[in-house]
Amino acid sequence: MQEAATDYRQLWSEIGVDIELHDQLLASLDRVFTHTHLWQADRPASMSLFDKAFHDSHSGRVAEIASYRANGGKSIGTFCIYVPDEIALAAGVLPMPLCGGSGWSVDHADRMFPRDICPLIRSTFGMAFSGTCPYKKLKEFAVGETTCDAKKKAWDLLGFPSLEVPQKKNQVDRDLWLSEVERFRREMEKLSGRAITAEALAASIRLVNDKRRLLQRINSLRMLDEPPISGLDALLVSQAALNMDVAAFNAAAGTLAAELEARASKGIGAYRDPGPRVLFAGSPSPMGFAKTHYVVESSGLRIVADESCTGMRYFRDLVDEGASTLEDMISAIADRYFSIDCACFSPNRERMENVGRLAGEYRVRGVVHSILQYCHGYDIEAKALDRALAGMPSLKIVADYGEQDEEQIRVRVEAFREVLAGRAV
Ligand code: BJ8
Repeated sequence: MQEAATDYRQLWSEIGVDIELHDQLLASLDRVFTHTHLWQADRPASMSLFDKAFHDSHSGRVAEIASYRANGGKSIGTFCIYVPDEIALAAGVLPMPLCGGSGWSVDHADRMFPRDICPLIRSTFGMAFSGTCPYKKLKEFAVGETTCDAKKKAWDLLGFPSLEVPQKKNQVDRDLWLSEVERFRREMEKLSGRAITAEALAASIRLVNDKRRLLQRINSLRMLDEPPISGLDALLVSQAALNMDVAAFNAAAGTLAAELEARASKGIGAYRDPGPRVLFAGSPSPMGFAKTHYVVESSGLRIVADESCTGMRYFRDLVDEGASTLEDMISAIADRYFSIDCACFSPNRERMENVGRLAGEYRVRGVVHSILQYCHGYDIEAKALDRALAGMPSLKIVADYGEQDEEQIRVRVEAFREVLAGRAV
């Protein structure tokens, strides 16, 4: 990131980035990435594509979007996997997920937000307020959504339009959600000045489904006795999936999937010391944040599945490709996004079922609840998940983006590893 800096300074100046503070942010991101990821031995060679995506997120990707816009393209910022990318893409609008994962920017949110809200929100807007978010001016507007209270109130305060995500899963809620997806379609058409055609929407459904299929292919290899990719690297791949151009991501993911399949066929695993297998559950880990994954895997546990929005929740379900009319495709998109099992839903029976199924398929011995500090939905729901997984040991780690508590977390993870080591699968 730091080496790339010299080439992108002019671009950053043009889009209003505070160069001096941005250098501090890049230095922090570099240091944290080296600390959390580069201790791993014998990583798959094609992980270099995703390391590059991490480093490009403040440089090459910014240049791509700037150039798209210079040629008349439009873009929007998003903060949640409920925003249907397929519709934006079919209108020629680039959706850019903006969730921040850097601890460096968290305190810069103080000028508008209280300290006791989750670090994801504080990191994201800390970057915006400090002039270090390179995407801030590269969008027509940002689209919020009514999920957790902290997000809803942030959108109000900042004046962002938002999609109404229902909080229950009855027919009336599905009808409301469909009307919101249709409204989003009209907004995207208005923004781009282009009507979405059935052909364009079918193509974007296939493209985004291809991304999900590749993520499924990569992650299914983690069911093996010797997973060929670590939980940390699988997280980085999911984070890159949110940031990269979709076609570029699909090409890189295809290369990685082929390499992992070759490694698996030769019995090459990602771990030197195969400790107990665990499932990660809970809040997302946006790009830049991998502390909990790092501490857990460097303490000898193997994360073989991750159900969060930077894991399976992002790619588990496909949009049905069988529809031929525009209206049916919109309805299929609404159905697919309505199946997302975020903890903002109440009750959230689908999540209990989905996690139970994952725990069986991936043959885990325990669950690590990874909760971002002040993320009440996932924090409280951890108890219901434990009940649904009757008898499966679990460890709840509530963490912010700071590094000061790594060793305290490690002590608890090592004790949990001892508990799991004594249990049969
Ligand atoms: S679908 S998890 S991406 S809302 S971590 S801001 S929930 S207090 S990010 Fe999320 Fe959409 Fe749900 Fe997924 Fe609030 Fe929790 Fe913070 Fe969160």
